[in-house]
Amino acid sequence: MPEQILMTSQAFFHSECLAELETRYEVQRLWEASDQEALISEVAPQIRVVVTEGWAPADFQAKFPNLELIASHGVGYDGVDLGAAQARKIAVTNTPGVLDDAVADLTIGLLIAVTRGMVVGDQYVRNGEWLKANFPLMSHLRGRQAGILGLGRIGLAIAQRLQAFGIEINYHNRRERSDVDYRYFSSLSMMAQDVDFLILSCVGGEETKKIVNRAIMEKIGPNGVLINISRGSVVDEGDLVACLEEGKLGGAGLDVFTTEPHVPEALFKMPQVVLQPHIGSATLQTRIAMGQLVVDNVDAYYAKKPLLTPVA
Ligand code: 8YV
Repeated sequence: MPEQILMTSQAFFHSECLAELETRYEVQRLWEASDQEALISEVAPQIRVVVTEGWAPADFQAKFPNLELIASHGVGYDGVDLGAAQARKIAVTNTPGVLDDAVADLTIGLLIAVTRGMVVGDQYVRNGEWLKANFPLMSHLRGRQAGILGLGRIGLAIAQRLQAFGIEINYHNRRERSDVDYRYFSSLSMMAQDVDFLILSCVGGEETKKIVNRAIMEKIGPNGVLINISRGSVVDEGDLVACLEEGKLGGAGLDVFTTEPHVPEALFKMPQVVLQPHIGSATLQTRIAMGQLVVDNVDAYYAKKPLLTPVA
């Protein structure tokens, strides 16, 4: 009898990876169950591994008395209650490393799209406005200052790309890194004061909740741009809308939102804002690599080998 795994959802997990998982394990597909609680009650005692997409709150974990591994798809694990997992010695894995390039590429795309007005420019051509007048001048990247909030793997991939554009790199982290010579700020607020572009690539969760608020956005200022590819929770979305409306913040490129897929409608009409439907890691190659890492972690667990990417 194959081992039973419970999988919570398949919004992002590539079907090839699910197929591979199903060659070795019996996957209980929670998202397809007409009565999810009934399925959980039926299989819970047999479940030692849960595969999720960044989601496993404490009350969910508590339903599985023999749970030993939460293999999460995605680098962010703010939706997994780590404290609850630790208390029961349940291991948690995520999928770091394999999505850095895709997310960093999108970050640069957002920055250029906002600073050069590319989405508006596209409409300008399609609507025939170019026949009447040239597009207004937009702003330059070279020589400008970027502040990266969270210089982890993704932040570093973003920094490398920004350097190619001649942008100066500043960063704010919990700790200063010894392996880079970018300018370090121990205070987010002081960094915001000094930069043209504030780029959010930090973790989500309680410790960063709404830390980018009106005070920070006003420091980035009317000519500044906020780019968020981390989690919507990091930004006070009400303050963001207000600052953009009032012209206190120049523009924004956003891939993540507080209550996805719901996005504040006030943003829809703003030409200085570029919106994306949380697609940072959404390339075929990246999603297959992420899914494969989940599969490899599950295999390692059953083979009693060290997990590949345990969350510290
Ligand atoms: C995915 C992400 O959209 O990795 C993350 O933390 O936000 C994205 O790559 C999703 O979480 C994949 O499960």
